[in-house]
Amino acid sequence: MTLTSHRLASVFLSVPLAYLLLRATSLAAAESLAAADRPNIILIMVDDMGRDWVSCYGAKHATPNIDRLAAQGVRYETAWSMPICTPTRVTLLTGQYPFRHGWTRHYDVPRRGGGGLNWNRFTTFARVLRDAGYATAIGGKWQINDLSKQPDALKHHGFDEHCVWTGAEAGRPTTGQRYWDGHIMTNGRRETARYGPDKINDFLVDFATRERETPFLIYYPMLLVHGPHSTTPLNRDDPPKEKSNQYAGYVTYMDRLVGQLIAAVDRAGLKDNTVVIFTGDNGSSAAGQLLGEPYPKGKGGRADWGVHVPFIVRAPSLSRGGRVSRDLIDFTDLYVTMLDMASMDVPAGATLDGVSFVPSLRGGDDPFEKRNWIYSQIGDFRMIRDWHHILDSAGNFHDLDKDPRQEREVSPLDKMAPGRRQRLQMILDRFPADAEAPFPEFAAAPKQRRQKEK
Ligand SMILES: [Ca+2]
Repeated sequence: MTLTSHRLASVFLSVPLAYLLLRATSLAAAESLAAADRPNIILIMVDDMGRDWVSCYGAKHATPNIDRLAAQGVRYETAWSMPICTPTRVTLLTGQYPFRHGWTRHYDVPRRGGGGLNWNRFTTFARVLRDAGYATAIGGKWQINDLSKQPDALKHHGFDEHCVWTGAEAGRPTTGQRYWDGHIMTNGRRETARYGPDKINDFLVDFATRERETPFLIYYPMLLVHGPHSTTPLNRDDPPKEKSNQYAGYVTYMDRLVGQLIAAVDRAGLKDNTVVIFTGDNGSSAAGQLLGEPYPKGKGGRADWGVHVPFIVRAPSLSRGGRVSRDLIDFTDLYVTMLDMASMDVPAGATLDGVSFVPSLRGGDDPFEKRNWIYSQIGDFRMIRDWHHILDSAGNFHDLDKDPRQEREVSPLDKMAPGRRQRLQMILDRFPADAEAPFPEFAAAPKQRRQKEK
């Protein structure tokens, strides 16, 4: 072979090599695009904690792990849940407002009976994602089916795996424990865990690590920081006596567990392709502080402070983070947003009330892609707000910038207010009447103004 022909040969050889290299590069790019199209999703929802216990929102109590998440993500100033557990959970699972799904009040199915959340009627976001190939797990509290009577309920609702406190089941006193000696069911097997929240967090760390090669969904409705309040593994040797200090101890421990889960995800190399959403299911059950002022106890409250919850999203594939957003979010938005994140269309025939906040995460400023009101409901009480004003079905109307405690009439000098009120009233008026109760026992349950929640 002459030098020339050798050169020629290497040119010919190098073509397919270059082609292969190019192809390998574009395949890798395509794979990473596909991965970005289907990020892992971790939805963390604390039980009974508003913004008044989260330091990055201006609370006195320190939550370093949540603050770190906010620094790496987008922290939303204005997100609304429902005032209490059950309506919030069914709303986020179904993507529908309470007037549409009918679970308008709190109701513990394991304790009080009834058919629970009907998988023939409702398709949860978890089921949609699982059917699209996501590995799915739930850790925490369910309470909207009786798992002793419907042991496969969580599978029907879309979860491959579970590690949950079953909720206090009628006639089975040991099931009432969720913390120390907690009654925890892991993939159908019941056991007494030394400390329930640790057991669940460890399970989720294991799940995320195991499923690192598959897109996964973790729905984490945490046990903490709900009552009964006592000690955690961090303060058991020096037990706090005051209820507010016990609650504060729970917040500290919750923050630590969140930090451990996120650290495990990051250690597994999943940070860039995992969306972490952190929020709460209703206002705090112990009054905290916000921006140096005492804040009203929120849980069950028929006011902004009952439903105005922390909402933080770390989504490196969508946002560089380190941002605070005034865009409005309510709990129906989670369903459509998670589908949007997974590059999926809304299933045909589904009625969903939410708006995806993916455009907001991307930092878009098109107002037509965003909400200009958010909504919440408990029983037959309905409320709606925009960035400044709140209006409820009892006719109360307040300026939340000037009057966050909702104590004063809006000033007649505020020329913008009447138009805003009229707009909010029109939206409230357009909503339909409440759907029928989901099952007869629910309908028969007493309609207490503030039901004691277990
Ligand atoms: Ca709650």
